[in-house]
Amino acid sequence: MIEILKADITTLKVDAIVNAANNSLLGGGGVDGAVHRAAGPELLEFNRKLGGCATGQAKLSPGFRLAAKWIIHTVGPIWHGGGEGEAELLEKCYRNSFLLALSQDIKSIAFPAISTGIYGYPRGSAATIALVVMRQYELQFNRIVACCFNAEDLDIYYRELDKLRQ
Ligand code: AR6
Repeated sequence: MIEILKADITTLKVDAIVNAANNSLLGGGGVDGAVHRAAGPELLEFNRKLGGCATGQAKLSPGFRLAAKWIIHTVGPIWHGGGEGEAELLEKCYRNSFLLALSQDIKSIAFPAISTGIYGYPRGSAATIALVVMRQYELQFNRIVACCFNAEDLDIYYRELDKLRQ
C-alpha cells in the first residue's frame, strides 16, 4: 500500500528509510544532512567503508540512532534539462532501492522526493516516476511511504497518484 505523508523522514518508524545522498555517501545538505544528524556520527564512519555510490545505484547501512533499522542510500541525477538520461537514472534510484530492500527482507520503506531539492529535478515529473515504480512493488511490501517535506509536494503526489489510478 502506498501512503503519501508530510513528515521529516528521519522520524518515521519503518524498516528502512531511503536517503537522497551524493556519490561520496559522506553526507551533505537537505535530507542527507538530516539523516546523518539523526543517525549519529556512526553513520559517517560506516559509510566511509562503502566506497561511494554511482548515480542511480543504492547502498545499505544500518539506521544507527534512527527508529528505522536500515538506511538505503541512493544517488539521484542532477537535473541538466532532461536530455542527459535523468529520468532513467531517477527511475533506477527507486528500482534499485526496492531491490536492495527485498534482498534484506525489508517490509516497510519510506522515500523522500529524490533529486527534487538541491539537484533541481522538476517535482511533478519526479513524483510520477516515483509513484510508477512504487506501484510496481506495492504488493511486495506492507507499507511504502512517499514522504513529502512540504504541503506543495503533498499536493503534487496526491495529484500524480490520482492521474495514475485513472
Ligand atoms: N525529510 C523528508 N524530506 C526532506 C527532508 C527531510 N528531513 N529534508 C529535505 N527533504 P535534497 P537532492 C526533501 O536537496 O535534490 C545533499 O546535499 C526536500 O524538500 O535533500 O536529491 C546530498 O548530499 C526535497 O523535496 O536531495 C546531495 O549532494 C527532497 O527531500 C544533494 O543534496 C530532496 O531534496 C542531493 O540532492
